[in-house]
Amino acid sequence: MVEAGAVERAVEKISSREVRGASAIARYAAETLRDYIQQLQSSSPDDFKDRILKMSYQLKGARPTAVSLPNTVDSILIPVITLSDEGQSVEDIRSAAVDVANRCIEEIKGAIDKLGEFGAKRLRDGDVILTHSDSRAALSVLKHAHDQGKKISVINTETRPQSQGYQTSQKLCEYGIDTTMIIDSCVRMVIDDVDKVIVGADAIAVNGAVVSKIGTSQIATLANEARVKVMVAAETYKLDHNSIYGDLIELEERDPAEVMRKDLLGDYPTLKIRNPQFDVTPPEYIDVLISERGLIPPSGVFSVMREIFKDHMKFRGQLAIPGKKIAQ
Ligand code: RI2
Repeated sequence: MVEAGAVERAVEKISSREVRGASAIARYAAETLRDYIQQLQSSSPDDFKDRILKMSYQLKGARPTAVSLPNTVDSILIPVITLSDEGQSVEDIRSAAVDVANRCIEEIKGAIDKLGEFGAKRLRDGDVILTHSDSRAALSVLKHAHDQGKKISVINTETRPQSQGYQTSQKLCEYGIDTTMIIDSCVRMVIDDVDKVIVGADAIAVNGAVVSKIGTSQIATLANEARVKVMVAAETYKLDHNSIYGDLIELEERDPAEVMRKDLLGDYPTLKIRNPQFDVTPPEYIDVLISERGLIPPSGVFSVMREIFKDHMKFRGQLAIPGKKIAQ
């Protein structure tokens, strides 16, 4: 039984980043929507569908960039739309949607582990790996390599302004991996000591460009200059099929007070501060994407996207948040 306001509270937890990380957001949204569908009382299949859709728009809008969120919610909505259009009963729709939600939750957990296994094969004994921010997918690759007995060491960035790097450092140390944290602006100084860069992703566009934590594209540029390979660990539910139609991925900007303390901001009344959360790394700078389906070159994203998201693309119009413009 879900108490009143549970979905609203989940939206708040995602938008405030109490729940953060592209995979964690997707899993939490799937659990929330599943619990909502399980307890929802409704007199007709159409009303049932409409109420689920309405709730899902709130969840999908909780954070704008990580495409894992709408992709996962939409996977649950597709049977709701299909079965209600076929005139199936509320109970049949409920049962199908809950099954899909449970499957998504299991797949998210399994995917991180699976891609870790694949990615670890690319790491060698003695490798020094640079990572940025706090990605469960990237960490899975590092942990698998370490668990296989490979003696790797990791340099990780602090990741201003939210310092997600602290969490990464903590996890790496708990795994027993030799770890050194640096400030973000130190990357060029250490890049010649690095063998590979491994980062996570929030969204991947049809051309293989990767949207990831702000600073990733700078690191990739430096890696490119130093001829260091950049690997992106990302589950396939982070592929943005809407980019096939020319839709651009929205890059979230947050409060300037995350960059400069509120009490100091008052001393600079004309100062403008920007706080974008993500940036775009072009495909030319990426060696390979490490996914749960195996390694995907950036040039192979389109065909994987088309295969996996056939249904999402078919129901694109019905799945879009009302008022949000989509290219057709
Ligand atoms: P996993 C996070 O963004 C990380 O910074 C990373 O770039 C991305 O999500 C992927 O994380 P945020 O939610 O799904 O901290 O690999 O803004 O955990």
